[in-house]
Amino acid sequence: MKEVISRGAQNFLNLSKDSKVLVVSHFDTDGVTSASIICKAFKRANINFSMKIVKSLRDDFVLSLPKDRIIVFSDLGSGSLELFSDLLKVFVIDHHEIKTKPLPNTVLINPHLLPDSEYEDICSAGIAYLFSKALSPDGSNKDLASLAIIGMVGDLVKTIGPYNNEILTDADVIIKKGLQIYPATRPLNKSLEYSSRMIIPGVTGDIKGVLKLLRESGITKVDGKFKSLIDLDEEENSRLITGVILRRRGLDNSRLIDNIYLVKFFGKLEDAREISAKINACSRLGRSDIALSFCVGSKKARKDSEDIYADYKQMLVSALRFVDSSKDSKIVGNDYVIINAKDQIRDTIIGTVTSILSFSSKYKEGTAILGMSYNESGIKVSLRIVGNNGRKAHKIIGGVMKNFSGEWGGHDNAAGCTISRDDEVKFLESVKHSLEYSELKV
Ligand SMILES: [Mn+2]
Repeated sequence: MKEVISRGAQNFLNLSKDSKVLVVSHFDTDGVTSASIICKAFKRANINFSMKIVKSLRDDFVLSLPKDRIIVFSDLGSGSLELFSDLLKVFVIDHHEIKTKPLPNTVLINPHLLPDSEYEDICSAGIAYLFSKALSPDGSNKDLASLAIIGMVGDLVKTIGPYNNEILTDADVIIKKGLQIYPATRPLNKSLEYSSRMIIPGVTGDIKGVLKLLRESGITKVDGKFKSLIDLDEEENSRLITGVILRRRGLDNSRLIDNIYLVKFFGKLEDAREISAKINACSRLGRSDIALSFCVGSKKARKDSEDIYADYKQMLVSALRFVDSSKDSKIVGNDYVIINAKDQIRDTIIGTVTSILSFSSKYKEGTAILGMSYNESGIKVSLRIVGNNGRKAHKIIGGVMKNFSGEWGGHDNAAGCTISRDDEVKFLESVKHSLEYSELKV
C-alpha cells in the first residue's frame, strides 16, 4: 500500500496542475478530519480545489458530479466504484468495504487492498495523512498527524499495526491508560455526570451520586475544582476504579480501562474523544462546515462548535426524556424495544439515541433497540444490540430489507436503513416479526 500511496500522490500532483479538484468527504469525525488534512495539504501544495461534506454518497449525487474535474472521495466511495465511469479522474481515500473493482480512471487507496495477513484497520483520516505525507516528502505535513489521531479515535480503531504506528509516532500525542469516561482533561465531577459511553449506575446523570463516589475515592477539590482524570495520582485513580467497578457489578467491564489519546489542539492538551464529539455534534446538526473550519484551526469556528456541542447535548437529553415518557411511540417486546419517534427526534441523532440506550444499564444483554425517525424523504431506522450475545444487527436489518426498497448497512452490533414513509406500517410489522423470530433462535 505504501507504493499505491506514493504513486497515487505523484499521479495526483501531476494531474492537478491542469485540472480543478473537488473533494467529497463524509460528515462523521473520520470524514471531517480526513477532509481537514486534505484541505491543509492541498493548500500547502497550491492545488486549486473545492470541497463538499455529505451525509452519505447517494447514486444520484455521484452521477451529478462535474465531469471535468478530478474528484477526491474521502471516507466514502469504495462502495460506489462502478458509478465513476463518466468522471475524468477519481482518487478514493477510504477504509469502507470495496464492493466492485475500481475502473481504470480510479486510484483506490484502501486498507482492504492489503493482503489478509497484513490487514490493518486504518481509518480514512490515517490514510489521508499518509497521502498528505507523500504529497510533500519534505515532512512539512507531519503536523497533520494529530488530526488523523482524532479520526482514529472517532472511528474506534482497535488494531495497531505498522501504518497506525507510523501515524502515532508522527503525531503530537500522549497515550495514557485510564477509565473510559471523558473528557479526561476536564474536572471529574463533570465527566462522571455526563459519561454516556460508560454508564455508572447511581452516578451517571446524578450529581449527588457523583459527589458520593468522589468522596469515597478520597478525591477532593483543589482551588475550588475537582481534578481531571489525567491529573489523578495512582492511589486516587485506583480508588476511583474500585468505586466504579463496585457500582458496575454484573455489567461488562472488559473495556473499563483503555487507551486515552491526548492531542495538542489550539495549543492545549485535549482529549481526542471530546474533539471527536464536537465534530460529530456539528455535523449531526447540519454544520459540517463549522466542524471543518474548527479542524483547520479557525478560532471563531472553535467557539461556534462549543455552542453547537452544548445544544447537541441538550437535544440528546430531551430525546432520551421523550423515549422515557412517550407511551404511544414505543413497542416493548420480550427482547426488543421499538421507538417510532416520527418527527419527535431528529434523524441525525436517532442512531446516537439508540446507542446511548444500548450502553445504559436499562436493558438486558441481547435486547434489540430499534429507533425510527422521519427525514426529508423517508424514515431513518437505527438498530442496536445490547452487549454481545450473538444476535446480529445487520442480519436482522438485511433480512427485513429484502422486502423493502432503500439503502441499508451495518455490522454485528449496529445497523440501519432508510425506507419510504409509505412503508412505515408494513415495515413496523415486518421488523417486529423478525425481532420476535430472532429472539426465538437465541
Ligand atoms: Mn471512517
